[in-house]
Amino acid sequence: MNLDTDFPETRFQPGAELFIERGGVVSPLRVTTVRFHRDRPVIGIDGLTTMTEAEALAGCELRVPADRLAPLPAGTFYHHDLVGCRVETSDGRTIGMVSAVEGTMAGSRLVIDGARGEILIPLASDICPTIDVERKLIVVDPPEGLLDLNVGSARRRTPPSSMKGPLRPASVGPVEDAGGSASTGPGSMTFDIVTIFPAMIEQPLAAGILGRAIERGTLDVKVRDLRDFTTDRHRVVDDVPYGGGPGMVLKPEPIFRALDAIEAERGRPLSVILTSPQGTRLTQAVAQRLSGAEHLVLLCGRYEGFDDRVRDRVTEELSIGDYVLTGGELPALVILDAVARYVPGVVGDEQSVSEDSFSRGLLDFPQFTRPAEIADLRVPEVLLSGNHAQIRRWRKREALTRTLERRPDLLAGASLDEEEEEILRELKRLRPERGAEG
Ligand code: J9Q
Repeated sequence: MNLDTDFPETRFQPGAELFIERGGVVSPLRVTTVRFHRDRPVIGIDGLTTMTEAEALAGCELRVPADRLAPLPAGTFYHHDLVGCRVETSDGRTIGMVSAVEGTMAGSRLVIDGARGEILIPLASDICPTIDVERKLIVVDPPEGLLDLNVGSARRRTPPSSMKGPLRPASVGPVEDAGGSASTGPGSMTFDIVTIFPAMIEQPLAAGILGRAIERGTLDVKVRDLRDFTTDRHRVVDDVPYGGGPGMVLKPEPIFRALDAIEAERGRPLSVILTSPQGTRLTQAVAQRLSGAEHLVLLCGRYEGFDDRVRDRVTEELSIGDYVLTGGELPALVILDAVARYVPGVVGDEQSVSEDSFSRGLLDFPQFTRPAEIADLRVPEVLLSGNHAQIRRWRKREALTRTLERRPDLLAGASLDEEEEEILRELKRLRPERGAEG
């Protein structure tokens, strides 16, 4: 969502009702989940589960009825309050009447019906020093020539005010706007992956959820063959270690040259992630944090190692766990996968991103699908009961039981609701804590 409200926390909280207009029909939408990505809300909408359905809403505005607008502090106002205000200059000349306010939080303009045509004036405090909503009067102090510049400029516009009925943009303040419009927007994320085995990255990325996100352009992944940044005839990327010993070490020059080339191409300083067993551990929180970047370089290490001076160019060193691998390609894919899930539009079902087990801090409850019985194994009766309150409680209990048994360490960081706290207390009473042997 592109924000156009000063109350994103309330407007987009789970359960909130918003209204959308499509083809002249206004219909309600229910928010099911919300998380913030780069300061913009990514919301789940009740009954909407596929990317195709979500994309059909691109470009639409979400609004609230005028009678549900939040009360404003004194001296502030909604944009629609300005419609009908008389506009005059500080020396008393009448310019016209506000017919609309257009734009978004990024910048808005008064549309004024003047004697000689339509005039646009930026809604900014230095140009509009007095806005008196009570007296329906706006005094403007336009820079030299602004009024003449606009007059008579024929232009087409598709005003948001075309929405019928009681719906109004929930806009506030002299400069700020409000409401919220759905669009795919600038949500995408770019990765450069530097490797000596490009196929190891390219093949897995051609399939699955990430593959589709790349096809759609929601994700942009460029795989860079380190050998392309060598200068010798044999495209050598490694060399023997100084001081002797077994194995080969990745040479620094091709890596430096690759990073220089990427930086020149991207036109800004790089965030370089190095995959190595010496890095800090990748966690869900790390993945979520990294998803806030617009661009990341993943540098694939190699198990024999690389010249340590490469670390001079590295922003962050990450390990995916304590085991020996042949190279950093699989870890780079793991990092990419975990980070990309948070990029709006990559995972079709927003609910599964907001509610995945590690985000909640608990292991998942067991899932079942048809048939109800196979080889004498029956689906738990409660799931067939249709009693949703009971099903919800059963799932919480199962998730907590599993977490307590398999990953008790997770419980310390879990955010539990009251019902879950109660179930957990009961479970601990039933199966008292085992010591170090547990
Ligand atoms: C580059 N084992 O292992 C765990 N996280 C990263 C790695 C790794 C490795 C060898 C080379 C990365």
